[in-house]
Amino acid sequence: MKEFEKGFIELATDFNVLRFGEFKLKSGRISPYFFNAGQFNTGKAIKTVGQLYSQKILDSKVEFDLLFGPAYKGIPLVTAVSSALSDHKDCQFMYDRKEVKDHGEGGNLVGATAEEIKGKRILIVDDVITAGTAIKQSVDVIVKAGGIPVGVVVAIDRQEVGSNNSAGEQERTSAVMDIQKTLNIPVYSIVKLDSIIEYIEGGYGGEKYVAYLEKIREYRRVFGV
Ligand code: OMP
Repeated sequence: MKEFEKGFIELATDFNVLRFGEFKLKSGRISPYFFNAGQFNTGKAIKTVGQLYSQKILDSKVEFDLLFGPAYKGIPLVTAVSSALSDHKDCQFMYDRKEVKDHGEGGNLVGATAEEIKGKRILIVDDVITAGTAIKQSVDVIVKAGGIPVGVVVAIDRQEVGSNNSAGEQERTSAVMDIQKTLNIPVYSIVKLDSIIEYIEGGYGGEKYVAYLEKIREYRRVFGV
């Protein structure tokens, strides 16, 4: 496995961002693992994460004018990413609020004015893709504000079936495939579920994670693509 994938998983397990056990997801699925980006909670950790996203963005060669990080966990991420990117490309970033503000500057977008968003190519920076609901919401926010979504970058693609996919097991498509097809924008991820499985199988995390392998494989059989 690639060094940066291994390094990222190591950082995520060290900070309890990546945990194993039993977790209920937004989609209602019960998962044997969970990725909580909010636990990248020191200056050095979020700086490293920002650099990894930034490298992924530069490697992808995606062209954009503005970065968008959805509330809440996308907010520190987009801040760290734009800071790390600034050595190569200094660009504006923005995020949304979960609650619309009815005083002061008002509205639900912070960091860019309505004028600044209109017609701009916007790259979404988020934490995780499971069934794709969160990303579709971000796309709606951007389009409503007059921006043009041009891509998505996340820490982890869980490689799961999309939320509105009812096809049989043979033809079903992942949330990432759905986003790429229906919204016609690319999705980049630092790691995928496959990388986590490879990490455990390779013995990198030691014996303690091996016990979860069978449950993860079973979950992948049910919800994976
Ligand atoms: P979807 O909207 O189904 O793609 O789920 C992605 C969102 O679920 C993320 O933006 C998180 O809010 C949350 N989530 C995690 O943070 N980590 C996970 O490992 C899984 C989820 C999840 O609920 O699916």
